[in-house]
Amino acid sequence: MTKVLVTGGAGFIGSNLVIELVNKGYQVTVIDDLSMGIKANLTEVWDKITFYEHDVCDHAFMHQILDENFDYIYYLAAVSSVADSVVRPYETHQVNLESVVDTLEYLRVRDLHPKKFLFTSSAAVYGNYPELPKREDSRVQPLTPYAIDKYAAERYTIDYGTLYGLKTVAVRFFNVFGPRQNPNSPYSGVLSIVTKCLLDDEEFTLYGDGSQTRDFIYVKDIVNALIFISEKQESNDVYNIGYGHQTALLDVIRQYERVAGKDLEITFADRRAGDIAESLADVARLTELGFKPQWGLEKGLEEYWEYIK
Ligand code: UD2
Repeated sequence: MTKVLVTGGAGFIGSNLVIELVNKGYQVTVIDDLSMGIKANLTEVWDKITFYEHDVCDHAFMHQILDENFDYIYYLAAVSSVADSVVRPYETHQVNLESVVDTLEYLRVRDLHPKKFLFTSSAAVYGNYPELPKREDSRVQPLTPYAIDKYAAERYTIDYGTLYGLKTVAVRFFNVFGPRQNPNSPYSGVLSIVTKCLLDDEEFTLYGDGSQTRDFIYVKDIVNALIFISEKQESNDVYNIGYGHQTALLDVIRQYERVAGKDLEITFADRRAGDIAESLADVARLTELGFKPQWGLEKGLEEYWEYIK
C-alpha cells in the first residue's frame, strides 16, 4: 500500500490534499500542530488516517515518523501568513526553513528514498519586481521572512536532489481559494473573506480600486497538480501552480456575485502597503509536464459556493 506523509495536513490546502489521497486509497499520515489547521477539516477522513498533533520543529519526533519510510512526503507545514511571519520572524524561520532542512538531512543520512519529497512554496518569492508572467526562472525578490524562508527551503529541496540524489520537487502556489480556507484574518485569502461576507450579508472592504489582478486557482486543481507532479518521474525542479490567467479583483467579485445570486456590499479603502498590482503565473513548465486543470475559476467558484452555502 502506498504510504504518504502530509505535514500541515489539517490546514486549508493540506486537508484538501489528504482527503484526495485517502480517496485514492493511500495510507495517509498527517502531522499538524493545529496552529493554523483544525481537526474539523479532516472529519470526513478521520477514521482512515493516522493523525499526530505535533510540531514539525520537534526533530526527534519527526525522525521517528520518517523512519516509517514513506513513498511520498508532501511538506505543507508552515507559518502560512506573510503578516504573521513579519511579527514572528525567528519562529517562522524555524518552521518554514529549519524543519524542512532537518527533514531532508534525515532522509539523506538515513538513506531513505521516498519516490518524491514535495515542498510547497509560494508566488511570494517573486516579490514586487514588475515582470509578468512569472516564470520559474524569473527574478526573485523575497521581501518578508515568509518569502525568504520559502525561497531558501525551495533551494534546499532542489539541492538535496541534485547533490544527494533524493527525488524532490518544489511548487509555487499562486492565489488559491476553495473549501476549508479560513476567512478569519484580514490576511486570509481574499475569496474566503468575500465568501463569508456574501454568506453573512456583511460588508466587504476592498483595499484599492479592485483593478489589482491575481492568478486565482481552485484548491482542487492545486491538489490534482500536487499529486500529478509528485507521481511523475521528473525531479529536482520548481513549478508554478496557477491557471496562467490573471483576473482583476473586482471582476472575480462580479463573477462570484453571479454564481451566488447575491450582491456584495463593498466599501473601498486605501490600497494596502506593499500590495502588488498584478500577479500572473507562467505555467508552461507544468503544462509541458502534461498537467491539465479540471476545474477553472468559474467552476471553482460554483463548487465553492455550493459547498459553503
Ligand atoms: C498572496 C498570499 C500571501 C503572499 C502574496 C505574495 C494568500 C492568502 N496570500 O497575497 O501570503 O504569498 O500572495 O504576493 O494567498 N483584499 C481586499 N480585501 C480583503 C482582503 C484582501 O481588498 O479583505 C485584496 C488585497 O489587498 C489584495 C487582493 O485582495 O490586493 C488579494 O489579497 P490576498 O491576501 O488574498 O492575496 P495576496 O495576493 O495579496
